[in-house]
Amino acid sequence: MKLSDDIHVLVPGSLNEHALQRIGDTFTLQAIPTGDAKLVTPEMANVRGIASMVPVGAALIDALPRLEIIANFGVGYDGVDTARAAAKGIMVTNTPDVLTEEVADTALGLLINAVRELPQAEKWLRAGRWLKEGAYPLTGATLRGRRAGIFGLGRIGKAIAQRLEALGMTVAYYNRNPVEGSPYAYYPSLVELAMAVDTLICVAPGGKGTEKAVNAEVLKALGPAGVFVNVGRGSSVDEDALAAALESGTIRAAGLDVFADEPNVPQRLLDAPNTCLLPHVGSASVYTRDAMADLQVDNLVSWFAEGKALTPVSETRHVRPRS
Ligand code: NAP
Ligand code: 8YV
Repeated sequence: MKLSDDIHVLVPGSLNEHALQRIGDTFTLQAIPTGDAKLVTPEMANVRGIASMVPVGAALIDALPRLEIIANFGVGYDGVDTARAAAKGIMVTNTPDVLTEEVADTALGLLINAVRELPQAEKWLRAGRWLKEGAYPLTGATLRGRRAGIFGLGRIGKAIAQRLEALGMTVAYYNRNPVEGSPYAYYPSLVELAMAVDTLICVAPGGKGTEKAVNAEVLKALGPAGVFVNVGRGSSVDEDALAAALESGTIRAAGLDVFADEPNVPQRLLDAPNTCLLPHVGSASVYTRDAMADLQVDNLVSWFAEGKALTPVSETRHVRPRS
């Protein structure tokens, strides 16, 4: 349904096809190849909304004088300068809940792959080694008796915890604040959590508050049986320290879906034999990405038709439409 040709929505960089289709059907879509503010032309002075999957920085926000709303494709919005948006009375929305189960499934897959070496075993079969050399070596690690610690027991963290319980693992967690009514043990710091468990799963948001939080001290505390899984953000990990911990046996294995400088993956992590590495596919099914696209566009529709955002981020929850 066309809401209005007069409402211009800018899409910087690439975006999900379903989202693009709906934005084009509903608004006047303008596009630029990246989020670089220098690409904004005078014809874009009318832009009232951004729909983005790429970072939206202060310069892009400042380049659009009529901007009212930034609809982020993804629940994590560490790429959006929310402080600048909030200061200018611009709404920011994200896509919570609709991806929770998919990302939790991915975390579980990474954990099983890292512990039971399934990708390496498949490689062994495909290389003809089963025929020539016999069975793949027994894995030194097992899920039996593992104790999991979740860094970021929010929506996705809780969905991961349910899956871990079903596997018979114990669950503990670290957040800035204990979760009321949670059945899981709370630790007031990441190091204390890492000392208490042998399996650390990061699903915390990126940004300044979590920058390189998983560092050499945390990895040492996790110990030689330790397995680290990351489906949160790569920025939350000191990747040099992680590579060193894997190389030296300070921890046993890692399963990573996210990296600090995507799509660049540090060579040392690529070279480590005890890692399962995925190209940020946590939410990447057609089913879930379509649901994310719908929520992103529904936020724009609701904002322009009814003056309210469906899923505002906490930093801009107070923002009201301009009259
Ligand atoms: P959420 O419900 O907001 O949960 C985030 C949790 O992290 C909360 O429990 C929060 O508790 C904790 N947290 C936030 N800042 C923290 C800090 N500085 N130190 C310690 N704990 C902190 O978010 P969600 O929906 O579960 O999503 C979590 C993150 O997963 C996203 O932000 C995104 O980065 C990532 N993600 C990745 C993929 C992927 O494809 N790999 C897909 C979706 C999401 P407190 O506020 O009490 O600290
Ligand atoms: C997406 C994500 O892959 O929601 C998030 O925070 O990291 C993923 O679901 C990403 O947002 C799309 O770039």
